[in-house]
Amino acid sequence: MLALPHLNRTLVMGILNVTPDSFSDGGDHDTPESAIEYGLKLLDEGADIVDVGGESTRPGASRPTVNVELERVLEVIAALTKARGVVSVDTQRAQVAQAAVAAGAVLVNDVSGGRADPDMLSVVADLGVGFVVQHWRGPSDQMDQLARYDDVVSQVRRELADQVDLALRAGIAEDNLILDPGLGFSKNSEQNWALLNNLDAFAELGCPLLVGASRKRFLGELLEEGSQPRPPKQRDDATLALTVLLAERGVWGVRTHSVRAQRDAIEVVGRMGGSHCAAFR
Ligand code: PMM
Repeated sequence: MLALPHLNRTLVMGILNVTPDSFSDGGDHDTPESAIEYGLKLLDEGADIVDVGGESTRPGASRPTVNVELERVLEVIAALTKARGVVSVDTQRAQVAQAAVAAGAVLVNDVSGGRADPDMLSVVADLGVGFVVQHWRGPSDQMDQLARYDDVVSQVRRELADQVDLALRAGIAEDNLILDPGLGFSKNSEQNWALLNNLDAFAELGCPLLVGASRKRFLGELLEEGSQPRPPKQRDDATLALTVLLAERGVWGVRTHSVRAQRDAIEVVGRMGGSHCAAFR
C-alpha cells in the first residue's frame, strides 16, 4: 500500500464532488463521465491527490443512500487510479471507504474523523491506508447548531486529540493519520479565523495538517458586498491568499477547487525560502 505522500512542499488535494448539491460545485460533474474528465483535468493541472466525494456535506444537506454514493464514486476512482492519479475518497461510510480502496483510493478522508460510522476506524485500520481525521461535531443537518464553544481553539484541539486516540486504539498507524480542523463544520466565520490563526495548537498533536478553506462561506462573508456574501465561485483569489500563508506555515496539504493556481503559489512560496515552521509537517 502506498504510504502517505510527503513532498518538500505543501501538497494540493483537488476537490472532485460527484454530487448534485455541494455548496460551490454541486451538479458541475454529477455523471461518472464528466467527473472522470474533470478529475483528469485536475491531475493535468498538478493535483497531488484528487479527493473524490459522493456526498455533499454543506450545512443542511441530506444524505444519499450507500448505493447511490457507491455508484457516484467507484467508477471515477477506478478511472483516475488507472490514469496513475493518487486518489482519496471523501466519505463518512466504512462500506464506501472499503470499496473505494479496492477501486484504487489510497487515502480515506472522513469529515467525521470516524465518528459517523462505528465501523470506520476498524475498517481503515485493516485497510492500512491513510486516514484524514477531521474535527466534527455532528451531521450536516445539525452542524450549525453545534457551533458553540467557550474557547474554540482549545476545545477543537481536545476533541481532535480524542478522535486521534480512538483511531490509534482501533489500530490505525500514527504515520497514516492526517489532522484537519474542519473549517465550517460546526464553526462560524469568527471561529474559523481563530483556528487558522492558531494552527500550531493542532500541529502540536504531532500529525501532518490538511486545511480545507476553498471557497468556504467565511471567505464569502469576509468579502461581503452590500451585505451579501461573495458567491462561492468568486472566492478563489481569497482562497489562494490563504494557501500562500498556509504553505508558509508548512501545512502538509490544502484541499482546493482551483488546483493550478494553488500549485503555482506553493512553488513561489518554496522559491522564496519555503516554510518557516517545518514542525507542521
Ligand atoms: N470540506 C468539505 C468536504 N470535505 N474534507 C476535509 N478533509 N476538509 C474539509 O474542509 C472538507 C472536506 C466541504 O467542502 P466541498 O463541498 O467544497 O467539498
